[in-house]
Amino acid sequence: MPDNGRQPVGIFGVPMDLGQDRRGVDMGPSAIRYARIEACLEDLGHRVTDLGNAGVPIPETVVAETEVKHLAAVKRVCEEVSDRAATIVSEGMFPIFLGGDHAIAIGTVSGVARSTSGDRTGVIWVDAHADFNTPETSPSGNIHGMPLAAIMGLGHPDLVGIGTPEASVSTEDVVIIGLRSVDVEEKRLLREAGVRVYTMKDIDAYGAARVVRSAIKGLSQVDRVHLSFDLDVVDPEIAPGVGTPVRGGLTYREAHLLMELVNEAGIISSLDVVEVNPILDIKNGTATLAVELVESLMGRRIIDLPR
Ligand SMILES: [Mn+2]
Repeated sequence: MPDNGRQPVGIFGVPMDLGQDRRGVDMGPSAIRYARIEACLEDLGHRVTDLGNAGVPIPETVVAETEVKHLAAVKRVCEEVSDRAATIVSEGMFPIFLGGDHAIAIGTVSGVARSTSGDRTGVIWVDAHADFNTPETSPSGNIHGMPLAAIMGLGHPDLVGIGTPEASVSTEDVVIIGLRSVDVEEKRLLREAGVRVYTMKDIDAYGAARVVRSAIKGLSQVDRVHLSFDLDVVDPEIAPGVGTPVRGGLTYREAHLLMELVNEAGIISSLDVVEVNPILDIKNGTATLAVELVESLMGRRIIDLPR
């Protein structure tokens, strides 16, 4: 496993706000860069290359299909992201993808999963939502509610087929942490698929540390783990600038602890930071929190003591 303290990092922005009606998450990459992600990672000893942004059309210029909103445009963007993700990994860099809405993960996960053939990729999906809808179960037709299902091979063939002809990851290699808002039919689909889920109730009952350790233990069979981090997992009192705020999320320390424990485990090979919405934010605080959390994941310790 690569040492997160030293591996070169490649930052790639995907300013996409097509996964639903316009909200402002297309400004997320700018806000996170403004919060000094590059300098902060360099201070930790990483060599950082900013690879720019994917080409993303604005919703005003694309056809808003009704059944699955902006399907053709999202597919085109995710295909580019998938290709770039595969390239970044094959060049030996640790990719950090800046969203954009969570639909970008259809590109990022499919790309990193096929970048090293034969390797088994796991996913830790940290999110208030399961993002496990299909066009049949979705009440809204918003693709940002579908990416986890799509990378597991469920949903619209145009989304499932991005990057790879079928599923990029297997059910047993996926875990959701922080869940607290699920649609009715989505619940049924999650249960039928057998996805491992740690809800906010589990975190309240057992504590964040036990939940995160259990999630990590359940991924011991995989070769690489992609962490897909939706800022809406954090409580909106601390992280108001997100696409779809839901009350009752992780505290500031629980979110950091999650990142610190995952860093200690040394299992993460790639990262999404998604759904930062500067329009709802206060003085860029949510983007700043995002950068702090990335620092914790990438090796920042409160203090280094021999143990
Ligand atoms: Mn999400």
